[in-house]
Amino acid sequence: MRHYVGGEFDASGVPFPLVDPVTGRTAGAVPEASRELVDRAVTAARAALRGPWSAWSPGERSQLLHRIADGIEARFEEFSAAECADTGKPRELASTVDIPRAVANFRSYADLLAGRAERSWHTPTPDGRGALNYTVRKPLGVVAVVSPWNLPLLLLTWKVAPALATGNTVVAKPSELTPATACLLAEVMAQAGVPAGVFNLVHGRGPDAAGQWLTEHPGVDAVAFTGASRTGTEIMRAAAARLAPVSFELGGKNAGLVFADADLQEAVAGTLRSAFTHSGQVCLCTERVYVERPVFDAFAAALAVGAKELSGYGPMVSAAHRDKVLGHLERAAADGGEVLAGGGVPRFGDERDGGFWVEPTVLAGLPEDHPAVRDEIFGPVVHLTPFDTEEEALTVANAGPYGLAATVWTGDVRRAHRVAPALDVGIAWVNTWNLRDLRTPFGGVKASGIGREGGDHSLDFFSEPMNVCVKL
Ligand code: NAD
Ligand code: 6OD
Repeated sequence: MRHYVGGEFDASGVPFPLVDPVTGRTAGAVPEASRELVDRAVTAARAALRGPWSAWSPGERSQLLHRIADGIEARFEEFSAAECADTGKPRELASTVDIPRAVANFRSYADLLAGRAERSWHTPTPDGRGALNYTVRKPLGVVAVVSPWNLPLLLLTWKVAPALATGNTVVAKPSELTPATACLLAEVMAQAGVPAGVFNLVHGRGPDAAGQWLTEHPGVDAVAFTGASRTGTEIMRAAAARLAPVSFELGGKNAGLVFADADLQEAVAGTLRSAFTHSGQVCLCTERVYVERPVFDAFAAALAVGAKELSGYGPMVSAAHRDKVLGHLERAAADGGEVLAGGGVPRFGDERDGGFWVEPTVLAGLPEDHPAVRDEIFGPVVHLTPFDTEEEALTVANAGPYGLAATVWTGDVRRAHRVAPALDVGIAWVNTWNLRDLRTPFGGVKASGIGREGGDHSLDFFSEPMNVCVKL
């Protein structure tokens, strides 16, 4: 595990332990970046902005992104193994979602970049000669990318790829819990021919450490961040001091709405996926489901059976996160919540009993203002509530501070088109979940984020439009 600064790998810094979430055992160590190293990374990124990189054409940058994608594919198994070791996620998830999506992130921005065009206008002038206006897009400069632990490579590359596509230089800080795939990415970058200083990597924690030092650094021109909403507040405060733009993907408490006219089997299967993928540790996961009363009992019973039958799921990422999730479960039970499935810690009778496991859990019967229904848990826990009218369902779904994603299950096409756009979220799915076209806008409203990523939205964020007006 090394930092990567100015084209050099660097192992300096006091190491802190990495823990295997599956067993709870120490599995390695990663060096903590000093403030001086963070400073060097920003300086290297700034210097690279003025170097040959500034002359690379969009076509050359597009080809570079494809070479990075090739480099990840060439080491696919290594990337998958590293992601699983850090997060504890099942191999199947890493090899079908995390790593292929990281590759796709580079390829999709490479392709979009190659086909991008700006508009121009002819403007009449009193002398009849007119003027030509055209837009050029410039990089923002040095971009800090701060990413979380749940989909470490996927969410890192989701920002790094468009930042490089648009000619920026990057200093990335992955989560301190999951640094391994970022290290491999730095090796791939070096081999792919990314010029020294264009991509830099520093490891460390957030507050009073690399995360904070990077995001408050006066040499950083913009911050792209995915993580908790409260961290977003801290980063925005730091960026505000120098009016640096921010792009934020933050927390959520995503609702599912199940109408009585839905295909119930499909709704149950979809909700099992949306609530329990990666043990609920995906920002898009559903944590509260509102079910139309006539089908509530049947839906709840089928979901509980499905949750009890789930196998092959992974643990929580850390002991602290496991304790937070279990704290919610204890409080829910103490406050009279019904536990329809799970609710505790699975026992394996082997080394996994030292890990950070929580059973897939289905709760019901708690009021809307209960912490388990109101607060983001980010674990394998879903709460069910019945509703009577479409209006009531929309009101409860739209309540609360977050607005990332929602899912509507219905067989009525008119209802689908009425309800989905009325949800206060950035992403609404109808009769599916997490079906992602990388060109579509991705992000949340309210406390779930600022700005949109995905396709042109990311390319727009990471570049500054400039108008050139030529008198003809
Ligand atoms: P986190 O905010 O604790 O950490 C995310 C990153 O920020 C880490 O790299 C961390 O070291 C860094 N960080 C922490 N404090 C910092 C500070 N003061 N200054 C600068 N950097 C700091 O989040 P997490 O626990 O890693 O991830 C879980 C959270 O992320 C959940 O709330 C989840 O909803 C959210 N998330 C959102 C999305 C999305 O796309 N909306 C995606 C994934 C995760
Ligand atoms: O699939 C994606 O593109 C994406 N950004 C997923 C984010 C998941 C958050 O945990």
